[in-house]
Amino acid sequence: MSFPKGFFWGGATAANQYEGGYIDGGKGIALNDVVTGGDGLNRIPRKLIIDYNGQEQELEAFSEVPKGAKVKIKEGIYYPSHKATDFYHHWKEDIHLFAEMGFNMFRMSINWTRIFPNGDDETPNMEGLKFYEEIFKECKSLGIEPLVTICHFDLPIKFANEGNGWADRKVVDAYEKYAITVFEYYKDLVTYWLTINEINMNKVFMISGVHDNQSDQQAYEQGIYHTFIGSAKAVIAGHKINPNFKIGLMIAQQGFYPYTCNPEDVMACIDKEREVCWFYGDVQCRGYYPSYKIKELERKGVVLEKLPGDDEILKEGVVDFYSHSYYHSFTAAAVIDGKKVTDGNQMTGLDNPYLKASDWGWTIDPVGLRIQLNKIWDRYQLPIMIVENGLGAKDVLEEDGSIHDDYRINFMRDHIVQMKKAIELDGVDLIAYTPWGCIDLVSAGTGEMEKRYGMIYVDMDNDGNGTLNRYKKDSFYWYKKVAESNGEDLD
Ligand code: BGP
Repeated sequence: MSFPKGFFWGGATAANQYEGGYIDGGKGIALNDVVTGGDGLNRIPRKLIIDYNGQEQELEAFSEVPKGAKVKIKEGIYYPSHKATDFYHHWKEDIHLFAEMGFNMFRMSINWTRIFPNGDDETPNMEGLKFYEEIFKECKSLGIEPLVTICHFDLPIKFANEGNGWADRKVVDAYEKYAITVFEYYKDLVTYWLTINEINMNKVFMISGVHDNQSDQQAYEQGIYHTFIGSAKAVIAGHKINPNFKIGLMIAQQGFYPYTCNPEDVMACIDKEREVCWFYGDVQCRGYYPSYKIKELERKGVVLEKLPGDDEILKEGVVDFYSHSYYHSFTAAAVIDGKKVTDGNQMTGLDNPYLKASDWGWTIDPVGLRIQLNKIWDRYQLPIMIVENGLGAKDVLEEDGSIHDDYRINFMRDHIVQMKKAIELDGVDLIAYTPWGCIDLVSAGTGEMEKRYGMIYVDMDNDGNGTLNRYKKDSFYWYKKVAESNGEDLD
């Protein structure tokens, strides 16, 4: 059993959780810069502070934000993205560690507000463009292919405070201009691009900037529609700028099983997977809204506002490959009442009694990864990249600087075994594996440091205290063997 030659072994990060330097080098403020820290195990949610109707209020970060509210940064409060784990000042050291670990791919994101501080400035911030240029050059010199997410949870705050986020068409124009700028500037340094991170999770305010995003279904659906148009326009423009570009979608692969073999539960499962995943894949891989979504919009009375030519844009702007995160799975039932709910990536779902879970309650389901890879492959026949996967866990830094994270090694090994099976036994065209948070960074869901995914430890706690020194975990040495043996040596 072996992975194809040239398979990409790497790791994944995102600027909003890793980069820091939140106002350095001319950077502007993004939505994630106004989200406070939280604590997942003690159920303290991340918060937003808003001015609304002349009053200051605190809201849970994943709740609805009323129209007219303005989010802001308040003195004296700790905002984890501001320093994050300081890639801004450690990038060279970190990239060298990645190279030592055997990476031939490194997933990172460009911070939109480092290039266009307000999101829609006339000209780009050259300091920001140069910052990433140095990073990509360093990667290339070490044989590492950058995989670049154009927008990973960092919508410029202006679009949320002065408008309605992605529900406003002008955000599509700003995103397109931003994408063209980075495509042109890095056209000889970057080949692999992802348009919008976890586009299927782009529904909450702190990611999409759309206010009243559940109560106002018109704005909610319009916002989603605009992310598709933005992504498709980027694909079209990117292919013109460099025909060798490979531009992919990025979906949070939330796999579901029927809760029981009751046909009603099976149908509920189909509905759930369509709602959460396939709708997003269908539009971006096939180039049009699927029939089940058209029917749903009709039922809801939502009429999407389209511009002439939009249908053609969606068609032409289909992606070159499918990329996704995979952490866990859920179950789906026709009747939810009384059933146990479990936590997960940006959403909750029904629990599965056959699976164990992490300390944060996310189920551990390696076979589920093979199942999802097969479903994606059967549906689209496009190359697939797993661009996030991993176990969020507490680590202990020993006196001698070692970290014994056998739990993380076991998790990754079990998932890689299933990837092998998908390639060897099912013929899935899997081309990359970039596990999440290859170096410790801030959790997106809970805003804490304690939930670590890295193979490199960063000395920093939930309140931002620590030396920021980097230490190699046991998983570092293990993953190096895996990468260097092209997935043969998993011991
Ligand atoms: C995905 C995001 C990442 C990352 C990951 C892990 O949703 O794309 O940004 O954070 O999930 O989630 P968490 O950090 O909440 O554990």
